[in-house]
Amino acid sequence: MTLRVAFLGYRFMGTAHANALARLPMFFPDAPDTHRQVLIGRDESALAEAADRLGFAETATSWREIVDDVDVFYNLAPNYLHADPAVAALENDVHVLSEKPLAHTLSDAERMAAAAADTDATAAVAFNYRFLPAVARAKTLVESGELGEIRAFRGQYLQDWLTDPTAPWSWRTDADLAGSGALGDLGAHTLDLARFLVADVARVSGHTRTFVDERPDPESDETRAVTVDDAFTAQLAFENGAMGTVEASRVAPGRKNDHRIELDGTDGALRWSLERPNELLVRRSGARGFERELVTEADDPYVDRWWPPGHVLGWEHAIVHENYEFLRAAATDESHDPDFQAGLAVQRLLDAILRADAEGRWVEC
Ligand code: SOE
Repeated sequence: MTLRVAFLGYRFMGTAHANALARLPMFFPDAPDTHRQVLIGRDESALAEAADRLGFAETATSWREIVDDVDVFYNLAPNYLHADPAVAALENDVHVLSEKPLAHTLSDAERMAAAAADTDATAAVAFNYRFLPAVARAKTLVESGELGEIRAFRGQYLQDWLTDPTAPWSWRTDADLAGSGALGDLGAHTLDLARFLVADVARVSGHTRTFVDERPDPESDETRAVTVDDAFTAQLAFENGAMGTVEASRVAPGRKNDHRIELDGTDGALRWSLERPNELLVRRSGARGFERELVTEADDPYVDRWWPPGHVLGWEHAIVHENYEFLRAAATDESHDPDFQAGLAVQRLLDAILRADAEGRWVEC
């Protein structure tokens, strides 16, 4: 059976997911067949060019007439457009992959998770970093008990594209459209890894800052208010007693996409950075320091699909892995991890961190 696919959105993540669908037949021949049927967007000329480049048969300017006419709906649109199309698709038992964060508000995320609970269709949220070899290896090390009991998680996600105050306003800088800034755009990834690798979070503290409070409007000579955080820090108290510190910034000079995590256990520790994506620094019990492991080894769940051990993989390969797992689940009406419940759990943390910041106190999750 060939899965008929629609994408809502065709820019950065549209290209990333279309690339994944194009790679699957060659590297994952056991993946379900897909047909890139319709690309949905507002700007008809940009849409036509993108459909041609990304390999879609048709285009549409409204998701409403499409959503019940395909098998799989990818919502790659800005955060404020995540809920209605996903709920409509799920109500028609159409499988959905939604980009992160799940939504721009907690209430929309709750609506999406409720719709997912009411259908056998697969509902996935695109926390792509879980599907990198280094993160899969970190998960294996934690679950093996080799690090002992986890006591601390540290996560940073740093970019610098908004450091310049003349960098233009966009939907990502508007709370009504994005929900939050670095917190939801970048922090959502790190908070998902915290839950994936350590445990659920019991309570959080939070601190956010908007350093540049207005930016040039690309569609006028005016400026528009920035109503989201440029950067945030948060403390996490995990339900298993571990401690967490997480931060993200989009005004960190020289950091282009520097996502990094550390775990401290009773018997060992590990460190990882997206700037060295195929390496994991592991400190084992009794060792004097950290050993550098190359993770594209035979025990990686996907490396044998690509190249011999040691031929390193990149950011785009994680999205191919993510699509492989999602489409396999969709083809058999199975659940996918991370699902909309995982997306809602992260949305609750985003909301709690914003409340903790506003109220100057720890907030229970
Ligand atoms: C922009 O900050 C962005 O594209 C995020 O939205 C993605 O989730 C991240 O993986 C790369 O940076």
